Amino acid sequence: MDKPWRELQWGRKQEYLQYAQEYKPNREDIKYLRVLLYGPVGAGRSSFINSASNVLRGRMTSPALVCDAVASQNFTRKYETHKFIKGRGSSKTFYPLVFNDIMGMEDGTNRGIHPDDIKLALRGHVKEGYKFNPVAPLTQDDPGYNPSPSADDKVHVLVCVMSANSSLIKSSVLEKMKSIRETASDLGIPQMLIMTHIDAACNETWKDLRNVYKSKYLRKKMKDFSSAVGIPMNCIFPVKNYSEEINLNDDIDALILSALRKMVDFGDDFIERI
Ligand SMILES: Nc1nc2c(ncn2[C@@H]2O[C@H](COP(=O)(O)OP(=O)(O)OP(=O)(O)O)[C@@H](O)[C@H]2O)c(=O)[nH]1
Ligand SMILES: [Mg+2]
Repeated sequence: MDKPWRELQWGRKQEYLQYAQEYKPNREDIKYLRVLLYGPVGAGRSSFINSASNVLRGRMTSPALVCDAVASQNFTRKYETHKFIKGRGSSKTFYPLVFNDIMGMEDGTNRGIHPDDIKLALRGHVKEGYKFNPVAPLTQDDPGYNPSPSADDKVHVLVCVMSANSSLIKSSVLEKMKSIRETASDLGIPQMLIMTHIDAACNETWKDLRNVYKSKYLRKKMKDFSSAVGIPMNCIFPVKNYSEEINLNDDIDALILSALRKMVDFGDDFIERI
């Protein structure tokens, strides 16, 4: 396509960055806006969290953030909140935007995360550090179960992460995703979708990320995801995660920030409602 079908203001990074950096929930009992990421195994959840950290902190951050991924064969298994450090030394705090990573979803029963575990996480019942067990979802008598979650423990935005470079997603995985989406809808939790690997999926975008909204292929992919997962187009954000880079890149940042802005807005709306 000659003209992009969605406007992205590539030059306004600073403004978007400030927006994400300065966000604070306007409620006494909520310190953190909690974003939960889910999706098929290997879609790029951990990399997205890492990318968000790089962008917010304005530098490449240590991969220790996704230590779980490194420690256990690139596999996220534990329920972990990723907070990003703001400031240094004695003025060190955390950004109020935090991310929860969970185990990926797989085809078949007893493989990958159990959908019931995600539903428990949405309501804040999963304790920090809980190790997911694909064969048996968390139960109330498990020490990893939080019987009385605070408003802070609950998930405020649910983000589905899918790779533009993946082959067809198995229907059993889509079924699991659908049931999670329904639970989130019942709870009124806002939802969006991050489409990763746009560099690997499309040659034009690989050459220049600014072609993202000109690519017919990526638009089609977004439409396919939209109908498969049931998330409207305007809640789908294509990104390229930091993967092999050693320096920050303004175009990568612009796409990540565009997604982060929507997360902040959606999450804040929800926080005001609950
Ligand atoms: N080229 C490219 N590679 C990516 C992108 N996002 C992630 N990757 C790579 O894809 C692989 C999987 O990414 P992860 O972030 O580990 O995915 P995950 O969803 O956390 O995976 P699991 O926790 O194993 O389910 C890694 O090798 C990443 O470097 C992207 O946008 N572009
Ligand atoms: Mg991971």
